[in-house]
Amino acid sequence: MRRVIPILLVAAVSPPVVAAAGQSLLERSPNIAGAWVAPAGRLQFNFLHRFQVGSAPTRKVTNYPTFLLGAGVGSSLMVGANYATNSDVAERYPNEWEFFGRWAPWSTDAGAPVAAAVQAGYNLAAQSVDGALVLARGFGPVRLQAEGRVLGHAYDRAETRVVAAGGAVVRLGRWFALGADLGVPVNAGDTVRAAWGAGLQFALPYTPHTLSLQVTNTNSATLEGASRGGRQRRYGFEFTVPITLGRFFGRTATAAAPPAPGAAAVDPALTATPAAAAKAAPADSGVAVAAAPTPAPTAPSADTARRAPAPDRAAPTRLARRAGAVSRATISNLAFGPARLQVAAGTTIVWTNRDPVPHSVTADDGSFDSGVIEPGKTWRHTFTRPGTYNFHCTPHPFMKGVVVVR
Ligand SMILES: [Cu+2]
Repeated sequence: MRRVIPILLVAAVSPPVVAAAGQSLLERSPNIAGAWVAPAGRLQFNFLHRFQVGSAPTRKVTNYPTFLLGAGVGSSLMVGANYATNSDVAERYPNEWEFFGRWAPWSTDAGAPVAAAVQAGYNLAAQSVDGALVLARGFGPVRLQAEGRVLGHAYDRAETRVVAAGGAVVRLGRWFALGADLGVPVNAGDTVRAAWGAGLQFALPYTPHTLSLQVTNTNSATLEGASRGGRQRRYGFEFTVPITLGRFFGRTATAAAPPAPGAAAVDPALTATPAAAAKAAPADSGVAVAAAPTPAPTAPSADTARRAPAPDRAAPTRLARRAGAVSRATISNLAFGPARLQVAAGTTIVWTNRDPVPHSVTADDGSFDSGVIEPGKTWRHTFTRPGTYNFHCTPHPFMKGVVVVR
């Protein structure tokens, strides 16, 4: 008990944790990609830059960048590529391409005991089919990750290498975390160095970006690159840039990225107590910020949801039918979820901002205005008079929604 109390205290005083769109470096360590995928309708651009300093007298600085570009397809798949411009993975090719797909069917947000993702891809430099399985789970402020990798034609040699990696990220407040990991070759001799990395991980306040300042002995961020340690210590940073297409292409792309298939179809007010919904908030997942507050066994599959009409145009979600009821809605991935709410007069709607950036719920006609809703905070408004209330977000005018009061 004596040991449990301090842990509980730390968990209790930590600010509400907002999952920064899955890509967050607050949820993964330098050499473990993590069980995250970009949500549908989002491009993810991550820039990893490492350098090492040569010996005296010249102390030449050599740079090792890796660029990741990925696209969210459906609710749990990301396809993309890593490109490292100064790779030592294969001696013949300094430019390393890795094309991959990552599927993350399990999210702790959606009630799974662990977040899980499988990745499969092809490394052009090593001419290798590579795969990985990642498991991750949060325990209060600590998030643990385990990854198994199989490198089919490792480092352009006719050998298959298996690597076991583990890492942890310790969250120290809303904007800061410490991360570390170790990757050990399972079936290679003692001559192969383990891969290690350690980082100071930041969320940049009021932006969707995260930053890692790191030290490691690995080269690139591909599965091959992250699996092999080198002789030299390298320093560097990673910067994550989520690009929400709806910001640039309007409603179509926004509609392609509903906050969650489950959230649009399930009435959280009728299926969960606020406490349960809060408990299921995305506190420890690297997968999806947009998961439904409750597991949604009756929700349509991601596939079905995407083929269905956009939630803000049709299929009004009946969040509440009783006067005096409380309905919960979310703001995540720069979208209101659901975008169309239909309630009985007298219903109070509570919006929770699940994004790492501030939003507002502002009536187009000025009849209500939340002001700034900070990340993790809620705002409530009671709708007493029947009518149709169009609203938007002041910082992001492309975010639109409507409340229909009957
Ligand atoms: Cu906004």
